[in-house]
Amino acid sequence: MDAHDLITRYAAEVVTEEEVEELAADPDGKRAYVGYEPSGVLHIGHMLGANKLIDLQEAGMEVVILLADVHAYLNGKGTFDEIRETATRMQEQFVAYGLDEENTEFVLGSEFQFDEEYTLDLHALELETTLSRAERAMSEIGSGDSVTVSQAVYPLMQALDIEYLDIDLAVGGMEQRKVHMLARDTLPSIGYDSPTCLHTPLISELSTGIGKMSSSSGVTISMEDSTEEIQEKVNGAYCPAGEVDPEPTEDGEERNNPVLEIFEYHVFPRFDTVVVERPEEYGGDLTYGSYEELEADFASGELHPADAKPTLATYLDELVEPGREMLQKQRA
Ligand code: IYR
Repeated sequence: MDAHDLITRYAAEVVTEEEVEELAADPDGKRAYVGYEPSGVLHIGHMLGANKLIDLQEAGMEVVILLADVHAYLNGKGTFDEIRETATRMQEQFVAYGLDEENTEFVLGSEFQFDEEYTLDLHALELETTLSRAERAMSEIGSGDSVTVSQAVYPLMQALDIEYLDIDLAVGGMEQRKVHMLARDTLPSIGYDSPTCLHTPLISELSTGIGKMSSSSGVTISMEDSTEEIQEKVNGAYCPAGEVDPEPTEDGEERNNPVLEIFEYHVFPRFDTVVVERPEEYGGDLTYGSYEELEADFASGELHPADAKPTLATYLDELVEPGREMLQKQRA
């Protein structure tokens, strides 16, 4: 696979296509980053981001993971000491998940975000940004109904991080796109380049297919789950037979098939082939070399949810297992 395909595969969008093409033409040593508010336990959303970082490493890029301790603090996630403690655990779990330790740089936000130069740049950005713009950028990240001053500062710092970490490609889930758009618009006003961005898709809520999976509500998968819990959760997932694009609900809410989404964004990026084990009397095993093949069989009815679900649970379990072991070690 060439660098451009590796960089863009399974992405929801890149901003802009032209900028990414330029990057892909000479990816060696270019720096990509993703940032997370430390939370102690990796969940399926972190795993999706990590899959993209593994692709970028394979394309020759250097990868930085920002453990955004100051951001978590600004977003009301606890005391600074508590947050710091969880950051180290997250780092070890990312490595257990499969990020190449040699080529992954882990940085705590607090290592550079208190520097005088950073603070002055932050104030310069504050002068350039209206409160309503900052508030809009936080609409999918901030917790709670009303935005605090700290949450308005948050996206400006996220924008500055891109400059201070010397980043060529900012990566994040689709919920980060408004912050990245703010960064693209405002960084040039204080003399910095507009950053190139890549956004990964969000997976639908597992049990309903309505809305997005989140670590704070609904069913989610994390490194804390046992094999049995993963089996149970996947078994209870919304997965209507034959429906690749389920109909919206009666209220007009969009619905998706999370089982297929997880095959596409979690399993195929990490496994070359997927084998669905079936008894001979039901047609025997099915082997897929790509998500598209699996989707076609699901649409035609050849692959039934009763076979797709246990297969998904097995592969997900394999992905979670090293992180789960690390977590158990950390808690021992
Ligand atoms: N907003 C992210 C955390 C974060 C990401 C980056 I990239 C930063 O530079 C800073 C913070 C989240 O929602 O977890």
